[in-house]
Amino acid sequence: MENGKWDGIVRILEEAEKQRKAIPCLSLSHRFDIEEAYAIQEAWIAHKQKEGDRAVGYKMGLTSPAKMKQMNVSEPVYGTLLASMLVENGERLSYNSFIHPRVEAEVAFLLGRDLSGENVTEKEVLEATDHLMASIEIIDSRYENFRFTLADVVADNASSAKFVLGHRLVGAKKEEVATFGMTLRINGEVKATGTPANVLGHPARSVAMLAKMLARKGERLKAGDLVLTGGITEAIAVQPGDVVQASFAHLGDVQVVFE
Ligand code: 0L1
Ligand code: MG
Repeated sequence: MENGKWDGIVRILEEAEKQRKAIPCLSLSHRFDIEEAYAIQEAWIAHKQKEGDRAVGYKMGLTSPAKMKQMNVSEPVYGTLLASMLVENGERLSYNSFIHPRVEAEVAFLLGRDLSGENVTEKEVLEATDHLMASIEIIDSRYENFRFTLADVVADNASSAKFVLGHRLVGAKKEEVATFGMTLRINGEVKATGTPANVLGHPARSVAMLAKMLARKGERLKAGDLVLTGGITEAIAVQPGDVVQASFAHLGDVQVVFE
């Protein structure tokens, strides 16, 4: 990549995030394709790392058939997770530290071994997985009205903002994770239900797809990487005062509060 080529765009994204002020889609004012959008994402992450942050893994987005159809794509997108995005289970977050946050219940995979190549199987993903965790991802598009093109959302680090992790699940049950029922409640009211099978048929397939997408760029997943595999149900907008709780069979509960 040409050094500094995307600095101007990175500044715009960083400013939108810091000021909590949504911006018009970058594609309205700049020309970039999907490959270049990933280069913008990398440049933004590199900027954050220079400021002291640390990459801890990846999140997959647009993993449901409905979202892929809506965006007219046949493949999900990925973003980079940073240490600063991790929120403790049960933590209280200031609603005003976001622009227009939405929540998604997801299964998180923590890898115990490297995974590389374009032909990684679900079985290999599960074998390489050290443990699974219940998770809530908080997404917060930097774009006005949460509307964007595919290239826009890739550049915007796939709308990543924060994520919460629950307890670890170790042992045999991880093979059955696609069938674990999940109920998402806000202020005690059921807002969505589903199983991780909603994510590409099996969330391990989401990790395998990520390995493939990285392999095409000569990169790989590494032991210790965390992967958020994608929303089990559609993302739900939250309001100040909301208590968000995702309860998973076998994985337990994970919670976050907006105040
Ligand atoms: O995590 C997600 O599925 C979100 C990916 C980006 C699209 C969006 O912000 O809805
Ligand atoms: Mg997500």
